[in-house]
Amino acid sequence: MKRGWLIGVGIILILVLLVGGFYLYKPKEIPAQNLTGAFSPNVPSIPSPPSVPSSPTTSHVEISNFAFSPQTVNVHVGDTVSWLNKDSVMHSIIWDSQGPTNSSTFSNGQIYSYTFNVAGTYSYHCGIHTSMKGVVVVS
Ligand SMILES: [Cu+2]
Repeated sequence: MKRGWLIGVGIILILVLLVGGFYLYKPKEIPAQNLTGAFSPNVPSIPSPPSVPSSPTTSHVEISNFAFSPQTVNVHVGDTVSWLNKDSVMHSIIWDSQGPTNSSTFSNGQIYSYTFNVAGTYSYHCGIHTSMKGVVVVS
């Protein structure tokens, strides 16, 4: 009877020691706020993906009633611009500065195309009717 009581006390003592030990050796939790402050400078920022160049496109300019339409074309490097002559007379594309290749005269239904591989603003006029003007902006 007395021995059973001792065993009971012993078991309780062991349990108390186990629980107490667990409590003592339990690692202290660091508040989330401190974690953020301590580690955020070391977190590498995720680099934004490189911009994917759009695939080359072709922009169309109509030559009609002695005018280029649209008069200004905005394209990207690598894009092509094509001019369709819808007038009954001949026209040509002559650049105001060096760079793109001038066209020869082309007549109704004919197309002149040029691919722009260098960014810039390119103004042009018709070699026959010099008041006809247009601009290609390549970015
Ligand atoms: Cu012309």
